[in-house]
Amino acid sequence: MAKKNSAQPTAKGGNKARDTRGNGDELQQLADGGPVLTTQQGIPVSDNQNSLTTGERGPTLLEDFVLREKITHFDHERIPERIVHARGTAAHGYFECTKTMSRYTRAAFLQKAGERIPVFSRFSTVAGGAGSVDLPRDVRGFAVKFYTQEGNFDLVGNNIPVFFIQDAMKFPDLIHSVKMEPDRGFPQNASAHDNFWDFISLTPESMHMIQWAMSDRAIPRSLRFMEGFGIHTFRLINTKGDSTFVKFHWRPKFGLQSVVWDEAVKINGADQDFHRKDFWEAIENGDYPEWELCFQLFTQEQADSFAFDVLDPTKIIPEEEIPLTVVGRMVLDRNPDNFFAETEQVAYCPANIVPGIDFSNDPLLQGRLFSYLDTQLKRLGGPNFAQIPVNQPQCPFANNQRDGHMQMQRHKGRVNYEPSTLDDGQGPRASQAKGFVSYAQRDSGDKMRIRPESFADHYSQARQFYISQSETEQGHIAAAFTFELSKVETPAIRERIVGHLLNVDKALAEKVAKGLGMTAMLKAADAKVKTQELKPSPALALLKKMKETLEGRKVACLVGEGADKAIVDALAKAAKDEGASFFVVAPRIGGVKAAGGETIPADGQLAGSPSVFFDVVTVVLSEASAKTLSKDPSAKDFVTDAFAHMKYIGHNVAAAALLDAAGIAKADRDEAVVELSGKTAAKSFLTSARKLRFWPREKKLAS
Ligand code: HDE
Repeated sequence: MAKKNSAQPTAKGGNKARDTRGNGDELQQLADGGPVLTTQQGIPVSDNQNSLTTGERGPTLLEDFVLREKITHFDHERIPERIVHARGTAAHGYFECTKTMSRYTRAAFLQKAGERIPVFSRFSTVAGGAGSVDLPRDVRGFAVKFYTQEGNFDLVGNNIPVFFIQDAMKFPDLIHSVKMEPDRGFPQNASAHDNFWDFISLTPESMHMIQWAMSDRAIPRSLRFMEGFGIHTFRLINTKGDSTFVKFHWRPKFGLQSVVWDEAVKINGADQDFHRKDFWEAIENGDYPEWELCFQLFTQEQADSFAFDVLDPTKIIPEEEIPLTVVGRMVLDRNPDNFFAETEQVAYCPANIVPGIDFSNDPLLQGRLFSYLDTQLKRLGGPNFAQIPVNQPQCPFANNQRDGHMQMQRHKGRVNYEPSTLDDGQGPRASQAKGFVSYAQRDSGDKMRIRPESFADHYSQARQFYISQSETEQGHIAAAFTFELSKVETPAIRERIVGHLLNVDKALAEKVAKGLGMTAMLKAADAKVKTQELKPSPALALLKKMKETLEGRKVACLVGEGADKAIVDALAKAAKDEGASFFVVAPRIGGVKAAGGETIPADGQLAGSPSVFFDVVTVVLSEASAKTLSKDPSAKDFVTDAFAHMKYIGHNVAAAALLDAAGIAKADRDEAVVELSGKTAAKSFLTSARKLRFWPREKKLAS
């Protein structure tokens, strides 16, 4: 036996790996046949379990290059996260031009209907860190990298068509105010705190955006069910050099849908990756997220006739005034191979633009043109981040930029400059004919720091947004203001916000003031420009625009022991016919035995699969299992939540006992709570459930 402190004798030429943990053989079997593990230098590794030590129980040797390399790499595995939009989800896919736009733009990817190019899209929340929850009340980023034939075009937008501020100078203040307060480190990923509302209350230009942010748009059901917007006015330039203004819109194929606030709160607790998982699974299941790309095109003359400035990013052009032209579709059909390599390292930049598209003087956009490259130099560590595969153009590219951190290319030859006679004409040269040419806009004037008079109306479109909403959505906006402001400790801030709301809509201001328990009504905030009465735009209301469909939605079926399998099968078939997915929830993950003795396999266990995960809820129980589940808090919550969230609920006769136990009294059951009896019950129930929620219930529950 070797002495404890002596070195192990070596068997001819080296240390033999020994595993004393008991499962060495199992590990060896796993290793056999696969590729050999190597260091980054390609050196084969003999033991990936143990450090190199002097003797069996001795100190680890500094010489252990395998361990040092592994640990060093691990130490450096994180890069600085994005200061905004840190938490994101992304996928690959394609953009297909469906209508030639050559009349307006020379952009190569918009010339031929039917032509496809690759894209990579990333969706994000703004305020939280990379590990935060998916469903805070927040704006969502909607960024698309088009790998066009003439270089990368990045459309770096949001799911809301306006922004909080008019000038880039205010962006660091806005973001500082919304992020966690710097002394206490909370709240994370939530706008409901003093700093944010203090800033907003002192920034009247945010009034339009804040209406959107308090609406259901800020709590989308799925990243697949939200719109996207480029926000700023851009230009399209055709081969003749003519310019047309454009605003970019993305419209989701499956329509719009949001959650209700209580649902958001519960989803965040039950599954903080709710959106990320939904997106990943939809693509894995072949249920590809899809959007139409639309252009809102307008001329300089039209721009001059609008009541607001098209350079002001706190304004929209209602779709009813300038309709949308559908120019293509984006289909996301491939999940990334590696989250870090692609989703984390992708670098979007509004300055990435292709010939045929150009910027406008929107002062928010102008600031962004600087910010993103600067951010990426820091975040990705140097000037060669465009060589990371997800950022690389998928067309030929060449220039004389050289060296720098992480240079991946082995440039050949002696010439790294232009002009040169030594490159035999092989070096890259600028091309007047093919190159990007800026629109020859005439700009002149004195140097100044000033907010144009034409940006001064902060309330008219805020009001237009509010009055365009359905009554249900107006109620949600008032509730969101009340909730957020109730978390604000400083009364003066709450009062200033209500003062602004008086300029937007008196009834809204009164509702919020009442919700906050204010005893006296306040004075309206001073406004530079009086609120104009603009025509309502139904297109601004999510509920007026949503599609009645179950496509891409999730139908849950809670089953118990002894359930009638025929009803479950009929529901599964009907869900499939509707284009929805079907998810069986059971008290145990092993499933249940149906009345006939067959097993009904489960997709999820009851306590881990609350009804907030699903769009439509069904319950199929035997009399005995209804009795048992009537005592189970998870089962009761399953139906109580579905009811409180205005969902369609289908149940077999026996399952009515669970509804009774959960406090959903027979008299309160409305037309969206349906007893499933008869052969066609499943089908007709799911046809009616296309509406997704039964909103009249909300009013009844509140009364
Ligand atoms: Fe951004 N923004 N932003 N932003 N933004 C970033 O760039 C910035 C703005 C948007 O999935 C950062 O690479 C300034 C409007 C999206 O990777 C940073 C201003 C809109 C994403 C930055 C704005 C956006 C970002 C952080 C005011 C909608 C995530 C990391 C002038 C049109 C893209 C990064 C992704 C990310 C700066 C305002 C959208 C710091 C200075 C308006 C979707 O550069």
